[in-house]
Amino acid sequence: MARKLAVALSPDQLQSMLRTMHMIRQFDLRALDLYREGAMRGSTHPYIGMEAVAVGACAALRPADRITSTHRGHGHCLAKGGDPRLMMAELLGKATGYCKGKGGSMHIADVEAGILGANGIVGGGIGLATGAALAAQLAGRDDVTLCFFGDGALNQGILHESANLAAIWKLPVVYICENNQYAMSARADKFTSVPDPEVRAKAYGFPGVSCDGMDVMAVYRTVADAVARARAGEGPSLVVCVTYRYFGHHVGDPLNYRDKAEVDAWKTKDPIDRFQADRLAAAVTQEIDAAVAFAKASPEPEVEALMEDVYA
Ligand SMILES: Cc1ncc(C[n+]2csc(CCOP(=O)(O)OP(=O)(O)O)c2C)c(N)n1
Ligand SMILES: [Mg+2]
Repeated sequence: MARKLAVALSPDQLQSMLRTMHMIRQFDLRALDLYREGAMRGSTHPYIGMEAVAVGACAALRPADRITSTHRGHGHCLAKGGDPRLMMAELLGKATGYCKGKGGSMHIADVEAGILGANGIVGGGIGLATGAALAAQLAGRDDVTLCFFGDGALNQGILHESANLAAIWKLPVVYICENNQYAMSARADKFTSVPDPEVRAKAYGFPGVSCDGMDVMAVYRTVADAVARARAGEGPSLVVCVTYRYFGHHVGDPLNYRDKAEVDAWKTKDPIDRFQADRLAAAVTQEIDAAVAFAKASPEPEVEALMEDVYA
């Protein structure tokens, strides 16, 4: 069946994606500050470093589409259009927060915006996303559900059960694994027997693909393809985004399981710096292209003008 693959995004959409990546980074940096100054109770799991995943993936969605999220959920929520004021108020336990201050960081949802909830249970969103996709299918709607989860959830039973059902019923769901290299202090490559998404998804009976999760456009293109497939009634996909969290698992993480060289190496691929540089390079290329077109289309000087402006 013919499918609409990733469409070119407009300059305004690209600008908005860059803005949202900045918004996520600043939101979580500020959340860390607030925690350290004692203004926030409970914990918070920074999404810093992983911004390209949420933003690239959500750029492939329509407003009526849904997402499910994780304990590291601020990025997903902001990328799907969550209100930063209601989120921040929730983090600070205020009555104006998304859950009237009773939930905190890991219980933020905005059903109207298609955000079906952060989740403190590793893999907890997988069953919800699969159920939301089934509901859409039964209701005859063509919306798609994106299911974000971490590498730590790759081996949760609920993924295998849900993926099997989604494949059999061709549910409109995209399973997006954020492989940020660690589940708490455990390295993903130490606890996953089949990390290759293609091989894994083959066993479920649908496509699996890996992409550079530090590159917002790569995430966008990969997820847009999977979303188009789901919307066309062709069923689920697995997308693994290879990424990294700059900070610890949560604010209190002593971070004694990885070294600075590793962190620095990942920071050279920073998703915001890279996208900013790409956008700048693209804008300059456009300007130079226009200069070349102008020069090529311009007339040669007239022979009569040969002696004008010449003084020697
Ligand atoms: C079912 C379940 N088991 C264990 C935990 C404790 N726990 C919280 S986060 C986490 C690691 C999750 O790692 P990953 O899925 O890779 O997400 P990341 O933190 O890297 O974003 C664990 C084991 C939990 N919350 N739920
Ligand atoms: Mg992880």
